[in-house]
Order: sequence, then structure tokens, then C-alpha cells
Amino acid sequence: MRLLTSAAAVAAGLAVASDARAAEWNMPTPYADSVFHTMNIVAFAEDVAAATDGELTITVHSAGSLFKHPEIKDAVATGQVEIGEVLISLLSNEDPVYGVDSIPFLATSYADARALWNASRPTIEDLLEEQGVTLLFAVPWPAQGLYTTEVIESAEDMVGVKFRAYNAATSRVAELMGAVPTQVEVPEIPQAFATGIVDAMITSPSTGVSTSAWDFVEYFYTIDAWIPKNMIVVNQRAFDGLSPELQDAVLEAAARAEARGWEMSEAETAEKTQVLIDNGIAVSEPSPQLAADLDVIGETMTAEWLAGAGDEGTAIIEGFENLR
Ligand code: PCA
Repeated sequence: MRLLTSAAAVAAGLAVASDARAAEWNMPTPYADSVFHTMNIVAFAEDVAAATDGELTITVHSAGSLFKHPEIKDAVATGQVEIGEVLISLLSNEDPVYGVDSIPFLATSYADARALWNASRPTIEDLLEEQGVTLLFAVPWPAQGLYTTEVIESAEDMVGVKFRAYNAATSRVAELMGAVPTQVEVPEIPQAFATGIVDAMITSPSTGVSTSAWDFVEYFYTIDAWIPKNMIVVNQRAFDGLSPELQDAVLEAAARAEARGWEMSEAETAEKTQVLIDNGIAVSEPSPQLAADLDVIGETMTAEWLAGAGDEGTAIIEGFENLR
């Protein structure tokens, strides 16, 4: 009897506790609503709300509207928001390991990108954990190409060109070509081109389409430089504060979102490249000279990354080679 009573009390207590833990989370993201990453995140939020009967709701604040992209990870780490999206390689100034998916020509197919993710995920999770941040899932962008206003036949044609960068790797490629990098977040791209701050960029067909790149560039070279990823991260304390049922719902929705996101990304590549063509951008492969010049830059950057990332970096690359 005593046992039954206490079991009932525990059950009642749990019900109250999990009720009290019902939560509303805010989620800043860097990219616009029309971008597949954002669409995938909105679907993730809907999945969480449905699986928890509305006990956990996630409000998505897209396009840097709540926090600018460079502030999002710290906003999550400090608990200003519970959850957010960030380009992993944006953090490579904190630790080179975050830049592993932006090493030129290391992993340029989705199969290789997947192997690299599997090989690097535990190390990235550990780094984030040190800051009280838990990684939920990651989704790749299509392979990165070169957008320009002029015909580019070789790296030399890029000398002096004002170049839009979005992470350390894009800046470094620019420097090694003799171009001049400036960091510009996606929402500011059209204005940066319109005002002459930049004349070229490396990014995906997706971002070319979401920024209407045909308004300011003429050429797109499919150099397939790398396949960078966004990650969705959550404040550890916020996550730990959820009931076990809500935690499970988040993790299940995250696993579904990761699978869905990779599929969406793969479908994007051809789809969005066609939109570029339909809008008048000349899409072509790089000339043999440009490809050879970029290969040399890739070798330099691989060596630089390995030197910076040390034993941890070497272990990730070895793990990747074993998986592919
Ligand atoms: N779009 C983002 C990151 C990579 C991509 O394809 C950007 O251009 O900033």
C-alpha cells in the first residue's frame, strides 16, 4: 500500500514536473525562409511540436533577424537563446577542427562529405561541449562554386578582385589567388555587390539563387571546392532541463532532420544550378588552368590546416580515409 501510494505520488509529481518544464525555445538562424536549410529547420520545429503535443515549441528567427550569424553560437552557449543554427566553419577561428569541411577538394561528393562528417563529428561535439553546447544535427550545402563578373581562365585573373568571404577558408582562397577578401553575411550579399564592395564570391547554387546572383554576376564556375555544413546546436542546460520524453522527441526530430536535410541538399545542386542558367548566368566547368591553379591552392591549404589542427586533425583525416 505504501509502495502504491508513493508510486502514485511519484507519477503525479512527474506529471507536474514535466508540465512545469513545458518550454518555448527561440531559434536564431542565418539564412532566409526560402533556403532549404531554413525549410528543414521549420519542419524540425513542427516535428518537435507535434511529437510533444505542443509542450515544446521552437520559434525560428531566420535570416539573422534575432542574432547576426557571428553571434549565434555564443548566444546559444550563454543561454540567451536555447537553440540555433550556425555554419560550422564560421568557428574555425576558435579551433581549426571546425574548418575541416572547408579544406579545398578534400571531400567534394556527398558520399565523401558524409564520411568526413562521421569522422569529424565526435571531435566537434567535444569542442562544443566544453562551451556548454550540444550538437543536434548537421546539414551540408551543395558544393561551392565560383561566381564572377568577368571571365576567369586562371587564378591570375582573380588578382586584385574584391572577393566576398564567409569563413576563414574563403578568405584564404582569395588571398592565395591574389584577390582581396571581405567577410559578408548572406543577407548583405546583394548590397555588397551593388555598392562595389565585392565583385566575386565562392558559394553554393542555393545561395546564388537565394541572393538573385544574376542581378550582379555573369559567370558561375562549378569548381566544387568543398561541401560545408550548418549545424544545429542547443544550450546544454536548456536541453537537460527538458523531461526525458521531450529530450527524446528533440533527438528523434533531429535525426529525421539530418536525414531529410542531406537529401534536400543533394537535390538542390542540379535544381538550383538550373535556376542560375534559366536566369542568364553562364555556368561552366573551370578551365584546365584554373582547375590546376586551384589544386595548388588546395594543397597549400591542406598542409596549413594539418599544421594548425595538429594530431586531432591528422586523426580526423585518417578516420575519413578509412571510411570513404
Ligand atoms: N552558403 C553560405 C555558406 C555556404 C553556402 O553555400 C554562404 O554563402 O555564406
